[in-house]
Order: sequence, then C-alpha cells, then structure tokens
Amino acid sequence: MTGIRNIVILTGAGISAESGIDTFRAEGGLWEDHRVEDVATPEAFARDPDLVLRFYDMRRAAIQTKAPNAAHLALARLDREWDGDLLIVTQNVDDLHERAGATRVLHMHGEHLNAWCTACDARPRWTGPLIDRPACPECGAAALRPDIVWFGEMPYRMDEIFAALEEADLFVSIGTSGAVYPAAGFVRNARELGIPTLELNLEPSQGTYWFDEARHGPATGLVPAWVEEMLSPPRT
Ligand code: BV8
Repeated sequence: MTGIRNIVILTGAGISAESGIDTFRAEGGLWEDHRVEDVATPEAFARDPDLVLRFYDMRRAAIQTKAPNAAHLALARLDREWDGDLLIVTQNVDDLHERAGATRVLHMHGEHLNAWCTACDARPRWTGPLIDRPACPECGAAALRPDIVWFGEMPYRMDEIFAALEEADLFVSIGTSGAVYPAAGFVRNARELGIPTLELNLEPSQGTYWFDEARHGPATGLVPAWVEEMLSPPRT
C-alpha cells in the first residue's frame, strides 16, 4: 500500500481469542456466564460490588496465564519496523499487545492489570484480587475498583484517538464485532476523513459495510499476512 505513513489500528476481543481469552459475544451473548449489564456497569458495581470484583478478579488472574498469539506478535513487529506514525487503539483490557512487544498501545476501555482508587484517583499496577478490599498503596483507603471503562462510562483518551485519526492514512479494524460505541464508530470517522479502511475479522462485523476492504478469517492468519504486505517494498 503506497503513500501510507500514519496508521491507526483498532483491536477487539477477537485478536485475543486464539490466546484462549473469551470474546464478549460468543454463543448466547453470555460472557463468562454473566450478563454484561450485571458485571460491567457502574450500577452493577454499586448494586453488587462482590459479584463485580469476583468477576474481574477471575479474569485478571486468567489473562496472566495466557500468552500473545501470532497476531499480537505481528502487530508488535509492525510497531517496531514501521517508520511512520502508528497507534494501536485496543478495546481489550488484557496486556497481550504489550507482552508481544508493542509499545504504541492505547487502552480505551482500561486495563485488567491496573486498579483505580476512587478515593485518591491513583491507578496502581494490580495483579492480585480486589475482593478483600486491599488498601490503596497511595492513600491507604480501601476504595480500589477495576480500572475498566464500564458501559455508560467515558472511554479513555478519546482526544488522542481522534487526533490520531485526523492524521491517519489508513484505518484497520482487527477482531471486533463493531457492537460497542464509540469504538464501532471510528470506521465512519475515518471515512468522513477520506481515509482508506480495512477490516480483518473472523466474520463480517456489524460495521463491515463501512469498510473499503474486508478480509475474513482467523487473526493469526490474516494479521501476519497483512503486516508482511505493509513491510514489503511496493512491487514496481
Ligand atoms: C459511552 C470493558 C458515553 C469491560 C467494555 C450509541 C452511541 C454511543 C454509545 C452508545 C450507543 N448505544 C449504546 C451506547 C452505550 C454503550 C454501547 O456501545 N453499548 C452497545 C452494547 C450498544 N457504550 C458505552 O457505554 C461506552 N461509553 O458510550 O460513554 C459517552 C461516549 C462518548 C462521549 C460521551 C459519553 C463504553 C463502552 C465500553 C464498555 N466496556 N469493556 C470489560 O472488558 O470487562 S466493552 C467490551 O466490548 C470490550 O471492551 C470489548 O472489546 C468490546 C467490544 O467487543 P469486541 O472487542 O468487538 O468483542 P466481541 O466479542 O463483541 O467481538 C469479537 C469479534 O472478534 C467478533 O466479530 C468475532 O467474529 C471476532 N473473532 C472471534 N475470534 C476471532 C475473531 N476475529 C479474528 N480471529 C479470531 N480468531
């Protein structure tokens, strides 16, 4: 793809699926046997904090047993070797992009391995459980919650995301169903900016018609092939 300097990549749960991390909208729309609204909203946390904390404790522990897959490793290679701007905006709250070696990563929905102190706003790195209400390392209050953007909460660093889209020459969406906004709307922002758009996903997403090009199959096949394409000199 000639003339491409700046790339924005959006990833979703599908890029981590082959690492053994459940996606959100698999069969029956249940998620780890829970309804999303029972475990991923501030109202759920207020109503039943133990249920929510146990849900996130389980997932925080689970992701630490998983490893990045070939798709994460391919994006990390692109991050290393691409000499233009590149931003991986991930909806995922696992750290597999970073463990694969990517550095230009933005977690718009938060991170499993951070806690957030609702008393002093600190966001300490956190790998253990929160169910026992541990003290905040900064202020000592027993007021830590998962550093996760729940439904109804504002995604992180939206200004940076839109600034990167303004400068982008290519928008690529990988492993997302296009079900959750504002992330699902980025392809339309890109189109309005006249930016070419590419979808790499197991199956057509809910927004597939907005993409100039869509390739369907497992991320561990599609992503390394696409990265190889991007890093190979254009055939004259
Ligand atoms: C907000 C943290 C207000 C939780 C998550 C209309 C417009 C705007 C907003 C809304 C709207 N209608 C409703 C809303 C509100 C809501 C929303 O979008 N609801 C949906 C359900 C309609 N949005 C919000 O509440 C957001 N906040 O709007 O704030 C606001 C906004 C702007 C300005 C002011 C105020 C907050 C949303 C964040 C919620 N938190 N995550 C946690 O992780 O514990 S969202 C959750 O869904 C995850 O982050 C996940 O990443 C995300 C999206 O899901 P996907 O990643 O796409 O995963 P999914 O399972 O759906 O799909 C996987 C895909 O992979 C599939 O397509 C599958 O085919 C593919 N796949 C599977 N295997 C593979 C594969 N692909 C390749 N290879 C494979 N092997």
